[in-house]
Amino acid sequence: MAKSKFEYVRNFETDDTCLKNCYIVVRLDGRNFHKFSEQHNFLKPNDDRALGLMTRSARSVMEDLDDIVVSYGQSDEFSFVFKRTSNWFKRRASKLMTHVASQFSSSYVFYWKEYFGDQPLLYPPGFDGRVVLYPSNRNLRDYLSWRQADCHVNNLYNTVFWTLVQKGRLTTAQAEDRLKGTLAADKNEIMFSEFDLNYNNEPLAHRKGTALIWEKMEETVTKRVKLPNEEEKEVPVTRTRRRVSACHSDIIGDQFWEEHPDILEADD
Ligand code: DGT
Ligand code: MG
Ligand code: MG
Ligand code: MG
Ligand code: MG
Repeated sequence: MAKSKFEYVRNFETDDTCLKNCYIVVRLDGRNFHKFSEQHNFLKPNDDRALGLMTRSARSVMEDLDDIVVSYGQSDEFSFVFKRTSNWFKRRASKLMTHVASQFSSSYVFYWKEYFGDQPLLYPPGFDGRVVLYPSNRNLRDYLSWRQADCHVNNLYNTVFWTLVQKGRLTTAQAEDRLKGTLAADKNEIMFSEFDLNYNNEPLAHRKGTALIWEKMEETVTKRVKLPNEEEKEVPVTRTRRRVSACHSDIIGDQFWEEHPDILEADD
């Protein structure tokens, strides 16, 4: 078919192909969730409904899009790691990022009621997205470690802060003052000596965030088969299926990566 004279405008599209061999990370973050969490009465410092909905939405992203090998989330953010050899959408950054963001956002709304029940969704939430490329396994692991360390630092602060407010009856201004200049050990000590609370016993999901990985599982089903000149019979058929599984492991140390050697591909 002859090209129309308008066809040339296609050349105004810029090339945003992600560099080969790199892990493609898409990180989403809730837009103005400070306000969103207040307006929807999220429990402080952690609301398991909200965290559950984030994880459910991330699961939908992994199941419905191709080539995501691991994802990690905490607070109002989730990072999705595409395998380094992925050729999905010819590695076009804008395609990958917008598919992740829109699949996540629509899932967040779609599954809202499953997690929040009678609490109505008051307005449509949004998520920003960015793409970052990591050329080595070390860089990728350090990226994920950075996000998990962020989870830890924020959660430690938020836990002691809200303990001082909710149990210690301090105002938020007083709690802020009390924590100014304190180190991690000081925060642990305040919780332990004043509130009999051992931070290490706080839920793993809050301290470590949530990693989603693919888990392989064998499934045996019986199938009815009919061969020519034979009677129909039932035979067991075993196949390997994979499903997304959530964990709250430490992903900074080596153990997680040794236990899941399939996530990363060898550096060349
Ligand atoms: P942004 O990302 O620049 O549009 O602005 P925000 O307000 O989303 O800021 P961000 O992403 O740095 O901080 C996340 C906010 O979400 C923070 O105000 C706390 C809130 N949030 C996340 N998870 C929970 C939760 O489980 N409970 C409560 N109460 N708040 C949460
Ligand atoms: Mg922000
Ligand atoms: Mg945010
Ligand atoms: Mg955030
Ligand atoms: Mg189309």
